[in-house]
Amino acid sequence: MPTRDPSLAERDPEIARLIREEAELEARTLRLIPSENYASRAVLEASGSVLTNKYSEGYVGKRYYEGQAVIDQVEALAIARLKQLFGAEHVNVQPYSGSPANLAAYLAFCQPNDPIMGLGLPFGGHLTHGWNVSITGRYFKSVPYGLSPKDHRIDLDEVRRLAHEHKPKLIWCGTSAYPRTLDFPAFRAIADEVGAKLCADIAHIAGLVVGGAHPSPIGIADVITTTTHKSLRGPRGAVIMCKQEHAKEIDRAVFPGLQGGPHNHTTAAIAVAAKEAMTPEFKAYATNTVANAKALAEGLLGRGFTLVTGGTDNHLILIDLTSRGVTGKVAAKALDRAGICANYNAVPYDTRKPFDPSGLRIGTPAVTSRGMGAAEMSKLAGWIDEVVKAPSDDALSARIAREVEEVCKSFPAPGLLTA
Ligand code: DSN
Repeated sequence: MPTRDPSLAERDPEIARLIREEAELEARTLRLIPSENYASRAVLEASGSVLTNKYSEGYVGKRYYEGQAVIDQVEALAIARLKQLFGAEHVNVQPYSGSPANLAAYLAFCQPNDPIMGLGLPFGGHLTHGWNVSITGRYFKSVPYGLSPKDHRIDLDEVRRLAHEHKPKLIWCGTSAYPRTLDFPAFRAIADEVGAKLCADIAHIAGLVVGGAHPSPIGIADVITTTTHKSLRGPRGAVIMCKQEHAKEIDRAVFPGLQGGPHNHTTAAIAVAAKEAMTPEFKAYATNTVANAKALAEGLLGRGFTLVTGGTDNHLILIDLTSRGVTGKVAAKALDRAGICANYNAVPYDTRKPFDPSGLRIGTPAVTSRGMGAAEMSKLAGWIDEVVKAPSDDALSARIAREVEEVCKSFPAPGLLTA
C-alpha cells in the first residue's frame, strides 16, 4: 500500500511537462478556431475529479451498479440546470461527444437505409449529418442539401424540393462552418410537410443560444444536440435535449443503444458550465462574441478580404482567400507561426481539395472569453492581413507572434492559471 500518492509531476514528469507546455502555448497565442474555447478553472477541476472512478450504466435512480448515492445527484443536478438554461423538456447528459449524440438521434428515429437530409460537409455541414465518409452517410440514404450559388446562404427552396422528393425520416439543421443565423421555424415547416423529425445540431452556437444571441430551436426541433465545449465553454462532452414525447427513444438510443457507462466527471463539469452559463456575465459574453465577430469581419472587409456571405451573424467568419492568391492551408500555417491559430476550410463551391482548400475559418468564442473587444479585433484583422500578404516571411511572423504574446498578457485566458 503506498503511503503517499505522487503528484503528476512526480509520477510522470513527461506528461506534466507537456500539459504545462500546452498551457503556456494557449496563454501566449490567440485561438481563433471557432469550435474551441477555454474551460474555466472550476470546469477543469470537476472534469479532473474522482468522479472518473465510478461506473453508472443506466439513468438516475435506475442503475445497473450500486454505489450511486453521489453520482445520481451529480447527474440530476446537471439535467436540472440544463433544463433551466435551455428551457428544455427532457435532457440527456450522457453522450460522450457530438458525434455519438448525433448517432443517437439516428438510432432513435431511423432504420438502416432510411433517407435523411443534412447540409453537405463542403457547404459547412458536419460529417455526422450524412456525409459519405461518415457512418451516417453509409448506413442511411443521405440526401445532402447545399447553399444557394448566388448568396451562399442555405437554400430553403432546395431543402423543400429535396425533402418532398426523398421523404427523409430525419432532417438536420445545424452547421460547422456557416456564418449566418439558422431559421429553425422554416426547417420545422419543411419537416412537417414531409413527416420528418427535425434535429437541430447547435454545437457551434449553443453558448449564443443560451445567451440570447441566436434564436433557440427549443420547442421547434424534435431533438437538439450540442457539444458542451465550444461556445458553451464546458468540458469536452455533449447533451441531447428533446420534447418529452421522444424522451424514452432518445434515452434508450444513448444507453444501451450506443454507449456504456457515462463519464461522470464530464457530467459534473457540464453541470458547472451550465451554472456559469446562467449568469449575466455569460449573457454579455454571448453578445460580445457576436459583436467581436462583426467587428473582425468589418476589419477584414476593410482590408479587401472576401468573406463568404459578405459577413457574419454569429461567432464565425469564413474567409475566401482565392482573390488573395494564397490557399487556406498556407495561410493557416503562416498564421500559426505568428501565434494566431485558425483552420483551413473549404468555401462553398470550392474548386480546391478539402486537404488544401481556398478558405480560412475563424471565430471569436475564445478571444471573447479572454475579454478582448473591438480594439483587439481591429489588431487581429491587421495581423491576418499582414500574414496573408507575406505568408513565407518568417521575420514578419516572428514579429507578430511577439506582438500577439504582448496582447495576450493583458487578457489572461480562463483556466490557464498555471501559465
Ligand atoms: N470539429 C468541430 C468543428 O471544428 O467545427 C465540429 O465537430
